[in-house]
Amino acid sequence: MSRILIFLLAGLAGISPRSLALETSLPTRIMMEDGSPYYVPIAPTVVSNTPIRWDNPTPTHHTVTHSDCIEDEGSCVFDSGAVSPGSSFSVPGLPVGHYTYHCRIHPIMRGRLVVTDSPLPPSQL
Ligand SMILES: [Cu+2]
Repeated sequence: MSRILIFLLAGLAGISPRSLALETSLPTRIMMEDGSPYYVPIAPTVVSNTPIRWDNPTPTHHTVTHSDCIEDEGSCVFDSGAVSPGSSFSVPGLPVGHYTYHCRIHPIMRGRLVVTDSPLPPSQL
């Protein structure tokens, strides 16, 4: 019985290509703030297909809404809906491109993402 359990745990902890990929692609974290510039950092450069996470430490609901979601529903890439205080919103990764986004609740809140194919030098991570 215990031998089976150990085998299962070893399997769960085992190194696989997927777990290696997760370890090397730590999410980019963006903080939401109630004051300017509202999203910090406001325009980070992110490697394509690495996770991006927005944290909301404020006492207010906010959204992370790709600007195309308003102008053209068909090319809407991400829209968090209301992110409650203390919560976060993540995307698993984005294709190469430039993305502008904003908060639906507070349209003055605006941020940008630059998603690139080339790995960044360590100084920019
Ligand atoms: Cu907001």
